[in-house]
Amino acid sequence: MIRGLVGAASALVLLLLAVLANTAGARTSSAPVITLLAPGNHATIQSSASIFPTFKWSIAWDAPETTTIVVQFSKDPSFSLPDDVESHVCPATNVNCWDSLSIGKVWGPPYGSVWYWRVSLTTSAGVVFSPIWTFTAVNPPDRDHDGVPDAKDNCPKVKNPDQADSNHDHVGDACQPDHVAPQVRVSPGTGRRGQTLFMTVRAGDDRGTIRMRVWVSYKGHLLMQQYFPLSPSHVGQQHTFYSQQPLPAALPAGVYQACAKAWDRAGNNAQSCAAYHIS
Ligand SMILES: [Ca+2]
Ligand SMILES: [Ca+2]
Ligand SMILES: [Ca+2]
Repeated sequence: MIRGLVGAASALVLLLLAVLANTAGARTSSAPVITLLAPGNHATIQSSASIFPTFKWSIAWDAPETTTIVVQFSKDPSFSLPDDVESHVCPATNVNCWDSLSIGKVWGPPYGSVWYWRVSLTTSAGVVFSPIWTFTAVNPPDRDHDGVPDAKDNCPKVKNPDQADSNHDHVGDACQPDHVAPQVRVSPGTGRRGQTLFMTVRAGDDRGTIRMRVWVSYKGHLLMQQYFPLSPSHVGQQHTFYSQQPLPAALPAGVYQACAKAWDRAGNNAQSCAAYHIS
């Protein structure tokens, strides 16, 4: 029984000592420790105009101060000529207010080159640095050489740097048949003999290009027509057409037909007509 009590007392003393040791540690603060997290040390990262790696770190600091965090990148392990330097100030209340960075930078060419990076922060006792990490930047595969890496290319075997995807299904227009007809709508109108004829058409295609035929007829007889070559036009875009000559004074007054037909690049087409009153 007594031995047991002694044992318990000893344990208590040890616990107290441990608590005292911890308290003593807090009074004399230790230097901050910067841990680099990503990309992993010696990692190979892919870099292109559309892939920007993210760099992450964390700071452990038991007596934090307001600090300026500096991230340096260099091709040289001595950082004699840093290639990129980014910095940010964090308050003592949150020295991890800035703990990641993605630079819109292509880490090459030359691809396959080794880079060095480190993080530092200012303290009242001087600048503290992280260890130096390295990574190797390589160009991601881009089979069609359109500048968009395969992994992001909505049409990896066809050159389509614009990545147009009219129907938003993540397959690029460049490798998807177009089965969608243009949209065309002619507005009703009025005109006077002896004056220029104006007509308004809303016409366009989901892929942004159409050619058009525009015409006016009276009781099946063609009065005038004009063809317009392929040109950019998005759905709903308004076009105004007018006659090159004033309407002949000898025309019969009445209800004419104003029509427009639109084709897209694939040949899909649509037509619209509206009444055109000529007085
Ligand atoms: Ca590509
Ligand atoms: Ca492509
Ligand atoms: Ca598509």
